Amino acid sequence: AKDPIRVLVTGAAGQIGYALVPMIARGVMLGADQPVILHMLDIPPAAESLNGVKMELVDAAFPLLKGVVATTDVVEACTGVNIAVMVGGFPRKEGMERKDVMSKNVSIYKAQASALEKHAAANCKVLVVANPANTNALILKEFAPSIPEKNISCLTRLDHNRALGQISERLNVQVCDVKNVIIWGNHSSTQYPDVNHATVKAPGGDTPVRQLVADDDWLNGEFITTVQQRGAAIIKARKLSSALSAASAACDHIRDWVLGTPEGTFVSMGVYSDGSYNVPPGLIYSFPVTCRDGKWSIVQGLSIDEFSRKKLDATAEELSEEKALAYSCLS
Ligand code: NAX
Repeated sequence: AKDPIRVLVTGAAGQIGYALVPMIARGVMLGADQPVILHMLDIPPAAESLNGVKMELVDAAFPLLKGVVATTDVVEACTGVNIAVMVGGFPRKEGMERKDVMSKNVSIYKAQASALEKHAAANCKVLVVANPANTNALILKEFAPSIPEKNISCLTRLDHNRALGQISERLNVQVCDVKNVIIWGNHSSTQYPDVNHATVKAPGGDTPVRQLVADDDWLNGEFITTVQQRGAAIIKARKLSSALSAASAACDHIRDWVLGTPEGTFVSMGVYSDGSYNVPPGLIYSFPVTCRDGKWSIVQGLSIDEFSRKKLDATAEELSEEKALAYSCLS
């Protein structure tokens, strides 16, 4: 039998945490043959509720779950973890300035970066979910210099999956037959959902989404805004933000990273820019990637038309501004 993998979930008493921990304990993230030990972190006001989640995990009698650590101590939470899913953060409340929210999250991510750097297992893989996800991941990277930058990522897989879902609904095809959409940039409303390389599986071979949809106005307009605004649409409908889809996307992100992407398929991950596609280096930016042997690489050589170029640049611009704002909170 395999040795258990330790998976940290921060903000585990929150809504995404509540959807995510049972998925991990069932093998959705790391495979049906991979035992896990869950580490759950939250803050003291949520300690009782966190303990309730732990009780439910015990009650669910998950065969793969070999242990649960539920704590408000960041060092205990981070010790020995192989995978860290950072869902905890400070939400924007009504009337708060962007800078105030940024400042709270910068201090959280700075502190948690140090704890991970000192106490996590060597080669720990980190996924930041909490918003502003790209910039929180960047801060984490800056304050955990001994964690390889390739091990730090942020979640844009939910946006990616939303794009697959919209194409599947529009064409009335199975979502598993649609692939290679791309989310470029920030996990925010400036993200660019790009279908120029996306295809649908068909008996005669993969067919471009653009050809099948045959409506560039929709693809360049409503499709993009629907994906960009989907989070807000969920809040409007549910009076709560996306949780089950976010949890599921976090599992997809880690699973593909660890176990690899299928041949010929790419997915979107927020990763440290190396300058590919003329995206400024030094930002955590969502790119198309393939994964193999536990490592991601940015898909190279995709053609970028003029429409796309502007959108790639606009979302990079926003990330540069967020980065500057985050740094201004440090001083
Ligand atoms: P909740 O408010 O339900 O849960 C957040 C939890 O984090 C709470 O239990 C809170 O006590 C805890 N927390 C706060 N500060 C902490 C700290 N310093 N250490 C540990 N835990 C801490 O929010 P939820 O709906 O679960 O969303 C969590 C985060 O995901 C938010 O930042 C949200 O904006 C972000 N999202 C990101 C998405 C993405 O695709 N990247 C999509 C979904 C989601 O909106």
